[in-house]
Amino acid sequence: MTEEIRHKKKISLKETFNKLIPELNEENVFLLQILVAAAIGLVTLVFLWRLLRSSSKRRGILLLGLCESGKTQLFSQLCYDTDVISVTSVKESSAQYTKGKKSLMVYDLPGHERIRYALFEKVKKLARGIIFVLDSSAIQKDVRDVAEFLYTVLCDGTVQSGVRRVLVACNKQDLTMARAAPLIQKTLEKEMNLLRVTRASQLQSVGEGGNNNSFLGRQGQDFEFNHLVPIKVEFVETVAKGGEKLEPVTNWLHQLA
Ligand SMILES: Nc1nc2c(ncn2[C@@H]2O[C@H](COP(=O)(O)OP(=O)(O)OP(=O)(O)O)[C@@H](O)[C@H]2O)c(=O)[nH]1
Ligand SMILES: [Mg+2]
Repeated sequence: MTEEIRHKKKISLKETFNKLIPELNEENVFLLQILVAAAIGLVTLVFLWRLLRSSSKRRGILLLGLCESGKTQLFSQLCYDTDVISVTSVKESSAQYTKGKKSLMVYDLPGHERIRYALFEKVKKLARGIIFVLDSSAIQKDVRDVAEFLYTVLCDGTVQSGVRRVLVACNKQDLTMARAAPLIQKTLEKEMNLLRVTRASQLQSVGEGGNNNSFLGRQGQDFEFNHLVPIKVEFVETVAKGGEKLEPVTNWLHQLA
């Protein structure tokens, strides 16, 4: 009895198939192949889209920079709309930055040499963007340290795989000694160019040369920030104190949120 039903089912399936595809000639086989290829393509696209979406779930913005550059001041203005009484930060702070329906998590990291890298390691996986804060009035004196720190951050594998936007906030523009952003960019590019050579020779001397991501920029050309594609590095001028000039940062954050 059940055999009979199965047999009938088989026949009716065959009939339906025949109705849909009357003759399985070469043309139909070709069409079928195209359909299968299209389906595979679609599945791959969905997979890639989901992969991209998962990386865009990173909502962290890291505030990095040397001590006293104004990170905590900027953090406080962005997230609490107020100035802070300055004390050297010794641990990271985080708070939500919200504008309309969009929000990001801002991490203020201490600039002190001894702890800056350890704390950066801790949160770098969350980074969607980085705001590198520097004191524009002290860049002449700090250029080496600033370049070292920025170079290390830009070489980091996690940054290179997940961060596409870096904003260099040339802060303290209210001070008379402050240098303009384009000049700071040029000064840093020159310093990074020298640093690149030093780093390469250091690595060679410890036998690590070759395939590492510590060479930034284009081989055979002087270092330029716009050679770091797909990472986009932008320089802006800010005054974090009193929230006097924050639009370049808030505009950038809106693009990222
Ligand atoms: N004139 C001026 N002073 C600023 C500005 N931004 C910050 N400051 C001052 O710079 C000093 C250091 O600011 P912080 O925000 O504490 O510096 P930080 O980068 O967080 O320093 P660390 O926590 O030690 O890494 C404070 O006295 C701030 O008031 C600015 O735009 N203009
Ligand atoms: Mg601080």
